[in-house]
Amino acid sequence: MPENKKEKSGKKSADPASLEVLDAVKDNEDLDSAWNRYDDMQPQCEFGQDGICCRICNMGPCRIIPGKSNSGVCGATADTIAARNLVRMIAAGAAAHSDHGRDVVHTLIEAIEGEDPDYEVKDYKKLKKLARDFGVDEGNGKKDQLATNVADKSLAEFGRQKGVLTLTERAPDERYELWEEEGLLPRGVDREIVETMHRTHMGVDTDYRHILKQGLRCALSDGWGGTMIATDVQDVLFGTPEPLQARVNLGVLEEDSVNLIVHGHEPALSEVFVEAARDPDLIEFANDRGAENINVAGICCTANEILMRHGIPVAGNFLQQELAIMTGMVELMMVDVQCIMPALSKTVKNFHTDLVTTSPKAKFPGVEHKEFSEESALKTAKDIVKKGIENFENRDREEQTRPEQKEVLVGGFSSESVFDFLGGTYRSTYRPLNDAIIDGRLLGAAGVVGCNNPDTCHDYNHTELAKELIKNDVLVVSTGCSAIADGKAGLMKPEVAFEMAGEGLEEICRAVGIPPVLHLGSCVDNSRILTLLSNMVAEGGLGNDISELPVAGAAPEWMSEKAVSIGFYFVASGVYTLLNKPFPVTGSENVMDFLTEDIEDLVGGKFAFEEDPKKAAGLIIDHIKVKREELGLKQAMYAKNG
Ligand code: CUV
Ligand code: SF4
Repeated sequence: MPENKKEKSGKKSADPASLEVLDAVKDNEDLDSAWNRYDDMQPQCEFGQDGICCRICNMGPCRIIPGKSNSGVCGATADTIAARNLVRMIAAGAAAHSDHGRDVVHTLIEAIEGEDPDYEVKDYKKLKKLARDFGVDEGNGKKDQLATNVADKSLAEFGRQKGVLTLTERAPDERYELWEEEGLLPRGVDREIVETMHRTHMGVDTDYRHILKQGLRCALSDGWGGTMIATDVQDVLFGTPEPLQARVNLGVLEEDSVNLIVHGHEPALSEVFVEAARDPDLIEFANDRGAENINVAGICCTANEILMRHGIPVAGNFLQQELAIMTGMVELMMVDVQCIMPALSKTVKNFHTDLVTTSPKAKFPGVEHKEFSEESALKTAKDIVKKGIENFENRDREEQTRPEQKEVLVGGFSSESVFDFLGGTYRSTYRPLNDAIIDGRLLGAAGVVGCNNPDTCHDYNHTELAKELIKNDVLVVSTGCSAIADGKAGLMKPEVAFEMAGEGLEEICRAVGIPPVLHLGSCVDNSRILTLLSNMVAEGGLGNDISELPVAGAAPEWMSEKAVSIGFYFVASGVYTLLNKPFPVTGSENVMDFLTEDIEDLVGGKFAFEEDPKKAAGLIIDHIKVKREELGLKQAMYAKNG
């Protein structure tokens, strides 16, 4: 494998397990990875990077070259083109999350109406809460009827034609009113995505501010719509996560067991896959084939989903999907949707690993497809497990790379369990959390989320940012690949607070036994952060709106369109949000100014871009301090470096 020529930080990854695998395969000419494909891609197209290339109609493609071609053939300016491209990213990201949400509702319907269903309602309390929020009559309290009504209401939100999305009412009143005044209240989920696509068709919306406002509304339909429905209905079906211990990193792969990896985003199949792997007949079948056990591990957000609810080990995050296969230890990788590198179909050709696609929405050329449907979920899962077991004998033990690293983490936090932990189980309340912020033991809180990207050292930004924040008494909540990075770095062990957290945060972690970085789940679980923020406002003492809270968001290694949508629904909800690299709009000064300045007057949140994680932490801390000052709170009690 050619050396990485553009290593900004000197290393491909901050994770020793990942480096070990990359090193082990470096002489294999047939193998490539995201890192060296990234190198091969250099220099990347600057028009694309700056967001001033337009391919929306067939008079183009057009690109803006100041002084030569100042606008597209149609006359579209850099501002229009950059804004259009960006909101199309939001639409795609919102579509991905929301389509996931819709599918979860279909799984709920199968659980209620299916004949001998493989699913059931596991969290009745959450179902009732959702019913209340949807204004569904709890009626005679029959579980199935209630679930049917909730499913109907949820499904209707996607194609909603009148009114606005119901769950936006979970936001603080001031926030809701602001959205209403500014015309930002999202109507149907599908409608906002469709309207975004319409407005960005050739010759429709030209005013970059107007285009970006639609982007905000579309993102809100994701965060307070599709994504929130996904999380809540998943909790109803599979149970609301509760804190539990698990292991993370490539070291979770086992020498003597059949290693099966689930990768992607949707828990519907992976939930039953976990069940299938515990089937005594299949375990016996594995034993007969010489394996001690069946070991299921996850990658990306599928991993986070089954980690949160079952303590299933996590093999790694986004940039480790190829590496897991390169260990030579994986019998089978099952994938569903989102963030699955097309490269996998080539990677597996060099190893014994079977790759199986399962979603009706995603096939890979030359890769076996075992289609998942709710009606036959367990049967499909068992077939796939069996296939993996049959492949165990083909593992080449001479060619294996076995990284040792498997860190312990405590995960499984939710907006409810943060309640229980900080409030004491005798009385669920956010009071202690708010009080800790008010009296300065906590400076504030930050949500650090999102992907990996080979354009920066893998995991480095996530972990450095988190470390710097906790050192300064900022409680960190994390989701997605960022959470996996922090878990691998040992930041999700309660005892790490004693070494790394500031005194105030340490005191809290010690008192309630939580780590200083809380794993809140998958990317759709970013809705848990929105709920948490709303609960903090509702508890009182920290202002009347999310934008007044001493909090911030960050996605310091972002790559996906979903991350763009997430960033926008955080900002649209009033949160200061920090990214490492700017959105691809740098070719328009106006759009950049709008996102980093003017947007704050509109929604109370704004974007900041900073590649250095230490400086990024500084910006977040400064922001939190300003918010504290505005609230008239005294500055932090202890923070080691002020
Ligand atoms: Ni959405 S966080 S790479 S898998 S979106 Fe995928 Fe979760 Fe980023 Fe990671
Ligand atoms: Fe060019 Fe305008 Fe067509 Fe875009 S929409 S490709 S800028 S002519």
